[in-house]
Amino acid sequence: MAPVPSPGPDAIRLAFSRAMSAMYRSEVPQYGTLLDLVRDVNAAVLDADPALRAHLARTGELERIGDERHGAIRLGTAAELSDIRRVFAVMGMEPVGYYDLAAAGVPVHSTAFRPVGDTALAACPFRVFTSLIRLELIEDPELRARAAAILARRQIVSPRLMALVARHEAGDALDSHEGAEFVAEALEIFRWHSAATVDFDIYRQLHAAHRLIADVVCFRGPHINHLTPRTLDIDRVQALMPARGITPKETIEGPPPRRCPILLRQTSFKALEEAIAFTSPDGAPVAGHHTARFGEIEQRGAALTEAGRMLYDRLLAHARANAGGRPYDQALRDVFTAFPDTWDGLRRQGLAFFRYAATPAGRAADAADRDGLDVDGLIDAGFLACDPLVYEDFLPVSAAGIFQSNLGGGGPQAYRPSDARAAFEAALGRPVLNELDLYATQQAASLRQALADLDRSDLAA
Ligand code: OOG
Ligand code: NI
Repeated sequence: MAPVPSPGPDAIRLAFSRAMSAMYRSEVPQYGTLLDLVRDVNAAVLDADPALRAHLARTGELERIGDERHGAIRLGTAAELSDIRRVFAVMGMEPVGYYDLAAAGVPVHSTAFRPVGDTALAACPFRVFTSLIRLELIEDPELRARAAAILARRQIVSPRLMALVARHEAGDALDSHEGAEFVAEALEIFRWHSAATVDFDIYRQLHAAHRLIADVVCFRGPHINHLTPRTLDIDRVQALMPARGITPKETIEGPPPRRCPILLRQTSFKALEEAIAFTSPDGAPVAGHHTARFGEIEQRGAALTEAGRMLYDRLLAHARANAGGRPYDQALRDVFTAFPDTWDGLRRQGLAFFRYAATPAGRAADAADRDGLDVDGLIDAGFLACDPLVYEDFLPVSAAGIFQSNLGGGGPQAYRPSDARAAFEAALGRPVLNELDLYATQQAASLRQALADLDRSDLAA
């Protein structure tokens, strides 16, 4: 029999992302409604704005946007985090960034598994925000030990899946049958289970410690808790949600609306209350419920440099502290007038990352016309073009806001700040990648190539 060709990590990731979307659509019908709304709004935005369409076509985003989404899961143990890291690696997804949410009152720390590099991102930018619960933040030692014992008993990955992972790690590419099998087996990890693995009393105690702890400990595995499509106009989708029977949270997280979008804006609808089958301590069935799964949308803008990110964080903190009696979104808009809102301003001030390319005019120009110009001069002359790099990551403050909006009343519990990053990376089994380094490398590589194309490699740093 002829060998079956290997689909490769990008194709496996795309198939997996689509399978997850189909599964979540059947599990949570409101997600399907949201997908339809986002698709309609994106189509209308592109029809009305040919310049935006041309921009997205040039950057490769037009192709990927209809399939673009991120999901989120919450894990219980170090071993689970390590297994999940190995599973995602088969799909070309690497851990990028470290997010410590304990300071915001959420007992987890997280990373984002995502593809890295232009080709992989263009093929399918599927990301999974992955949190590890921090049981050490449970005050009661007895309850903490019980939660750990419950988690120690569960196995979230099948032996067959890990056999396929091991083959990949040994350097054997999965063939297309194995790729399909891998997708089906991996999907099972994230399925919803309407029966809990613990009795109702334990659920109640863990829920009282923190709802997220109950969500992680009391079920068979890390059900996907939301899947987020990317929209080109989040304000419009937010405004249209009620007409489709969806109630969004009140404010959009992240920066205010801008001509030049930066980072990430997100909004969500509240988690659903879902029926769960529990048992009583003596084994009798108990009907309960649990809220975990919700819907979210996001609009992505330019990746910011460290300086840009510092300015963003400062302005956001300022808006939060100074909203006074005013509506928050108005305070946010006022404060953000201090953040340049032209691509040229963002680039010249070193606030955002860009991808550079030599233009046809630049390639055709006489060497004499190109010589003597610096990078800004080449841009002004129309010899060098640049487009902002998309922010491919997450925002801890937004993430905390999304978490909070689903935690119900009671307000945030504050946790002691501590440096848990080393423990997280030890559990993961490798260090996380630094997202700023990734953007800087992409920018530098594009500039180096563009300058070489213009015979101006002398300008490359
Ligand atoms: C993850 C929340 C964070 C985002 O988009 O920032 C997140 C969770 O609730 O598990 O998904
Ligand atoms: Ni999310």
